[in-house]
Amino acid sequence: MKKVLIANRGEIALRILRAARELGIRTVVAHSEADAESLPVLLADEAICVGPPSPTQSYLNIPNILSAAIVSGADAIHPGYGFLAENPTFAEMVREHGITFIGPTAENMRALGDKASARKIAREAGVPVVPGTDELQDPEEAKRAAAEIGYPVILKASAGGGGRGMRLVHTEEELERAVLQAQEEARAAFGNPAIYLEKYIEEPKHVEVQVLGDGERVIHLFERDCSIQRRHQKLLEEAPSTLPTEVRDGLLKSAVRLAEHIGYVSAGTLEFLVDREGNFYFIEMNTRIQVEHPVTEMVTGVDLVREQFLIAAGEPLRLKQEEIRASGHAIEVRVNAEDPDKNFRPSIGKVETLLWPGGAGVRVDSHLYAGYRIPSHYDSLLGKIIVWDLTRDAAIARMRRALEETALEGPGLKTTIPFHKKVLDNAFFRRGAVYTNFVARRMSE
Ligand code: MV4
Repeated sequence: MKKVLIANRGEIALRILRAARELGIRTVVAHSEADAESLPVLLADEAICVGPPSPTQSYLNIPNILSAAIVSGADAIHPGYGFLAENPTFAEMVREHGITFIGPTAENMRALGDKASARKIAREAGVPVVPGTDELQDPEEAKRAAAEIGYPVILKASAGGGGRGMRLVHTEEELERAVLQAQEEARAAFGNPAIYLEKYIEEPKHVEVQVLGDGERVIHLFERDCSIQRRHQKLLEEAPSTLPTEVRDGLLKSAVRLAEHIGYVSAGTLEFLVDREGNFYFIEMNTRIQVEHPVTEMVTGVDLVREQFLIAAGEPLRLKQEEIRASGHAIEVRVNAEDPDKNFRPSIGKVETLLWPGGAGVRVDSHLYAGYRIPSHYDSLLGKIIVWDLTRDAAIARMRRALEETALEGPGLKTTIPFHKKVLDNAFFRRGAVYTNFVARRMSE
């Protein structure tokens, strides 16, 4: 592998660029017109414009991205997260053009991209899933299942994921209409009306397992707790979780079993819900590198993006499970251009003052620079601050210090930093009493 096309933007484009450079691989950043002045473009060996600001015309434009790879002579493409990262058709087209896709196989993506299919695969592999159904044929089938499982139940779109296309149902009276509406919504949103039903787990923890696979062997790199989110957007992530050892061990074993069952290749994440009794249930798998991967890197010392490159280059996994140790505690906060006082409304502007934190145990992944104009066409992530320390309490204190040190200002620019300071001071958070309703329940004063 000599030259990689980075088919993404922002902090993850920079993250991939850094990993490539350390491996001696040349970098080409594919960018939209709106990102011509972005840091990854400025730092790359080469940059190539793939279209206008609108993502559908640039970062999602398969012919343009493929042409950019061919024209620049790239022999590999890294898709990052979002955009084309989990599109099996794209992965297949890359492969058919003789270019290495840095990520899972198209077959891996197809097996897990449909959530009802992922549930079936998990059951085959002996991994616990939430009590529920396969793809529903009609409201009657839903009624029979819900009567057996008990209310409340949740309807989910098979083509959804990450909280999109879900509907909570409390009683049998609501169910028929809900099924028909959910099918209609799924058809409109995803072009696929398939839905399935699950028992609704109240106040779960959201714990995800990081894995690496080479198609033969899978190892885990422990778990992350991602319960702190708002409207399915994660805000703060940490590793390890606060789960009891027996629960945690079961979860990690299950994750490896599932990923091995499908011959998973590259970095992936298996999401689980953990209920109050410590029962865990697989819900979905993300077949990409994730935003929050640095917390795992901080506790294990493994560079996940570098491993993605090596696996894609055809090298067998060089790490053995026994060699992976998690030590200490890491926390990541997402610094978004959003106003927490105005319902997290996106805020845009120019970065005038910029001072990121530093010192022992602090890492910053960000594409910002002083003078950077934040484009309005994309997600609001400005960067991530990640800290590591020996204990969770010490990591919280370190993150508080890091946030106090940060100066990120510009005319009209608001960020999620003040919100994060409040989370770090919250007594429930400090105790680890954090469930998926934390922001709604504990942070809406
Ligand atoms: C659930 C659930 C409760 N019961 N499934 C939301 C994101 C998607 N990955 C799955 N989600 C949920 N599925 C059952 N059967 C609650 C959620 C959920 C949630 C999950 C993870 C993180 C935050 C969440 C916030 C609300 C609901």
